[in-house]
Amino acid sequence: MISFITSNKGKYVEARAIIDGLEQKDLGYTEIQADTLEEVAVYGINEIMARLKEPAMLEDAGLFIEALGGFPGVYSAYVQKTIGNEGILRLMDGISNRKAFFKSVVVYSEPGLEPRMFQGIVEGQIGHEARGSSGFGYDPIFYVGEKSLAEMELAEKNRISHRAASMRALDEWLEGR
Ligand code: ITT
Ligand code: NA
Repeated sequence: MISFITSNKGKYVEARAIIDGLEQKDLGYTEIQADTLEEVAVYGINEIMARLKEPAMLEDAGLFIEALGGFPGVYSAYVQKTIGNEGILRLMDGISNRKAFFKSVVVYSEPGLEPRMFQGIVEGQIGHEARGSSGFGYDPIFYVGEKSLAEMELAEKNRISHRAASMRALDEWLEGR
């Protein structure tokens, strides 16, 4: 059994379709202000491992919009909670470069093991409108091809997503050792 430390049910549902024996634990941890997802994730797992003596993982993810200099990036959770998808669409009003990517950084540890890091990226476009109702967060405004991620079934999102890639990399490492 591996504890996935997250408050986000959507992340857990996507991850457990890839890695067997995951359990969601919403324990909370300090999300430091840092320039990279990697620093946030490593700080978090070290804090968690100081109090949890069992295999655990967590993930820090973010949306990086090219025309906005990578914003919201490490601020993605705060921006989603405050201005939300409508706010991002407003910021992108009149901007023709819609390129963006999602990045997922997952860290895994267990007692006696230095944290191991895995990552995944999916490239896409910020749409001109929100579409679809599956998934969570920025999915309705992030398009890969003609479809937003929120217009995809879980299995379809999991063929292409940043999270699927990072979770698959972790899964392969777990299987291979
Ligand atoms: P935990 O930190 O508790 O795991 P969180 O939702 O705060 O959950 P992150 O900080 O990693 O997760 O995510 C940053 C923001 O990006 C947050 O608002 C997410 O909803 C959003 N996000 C992450 N992955 C996403 C995805 O696959 N599709 C759409 N939005 C996503
Ligand atoms: Na978070």
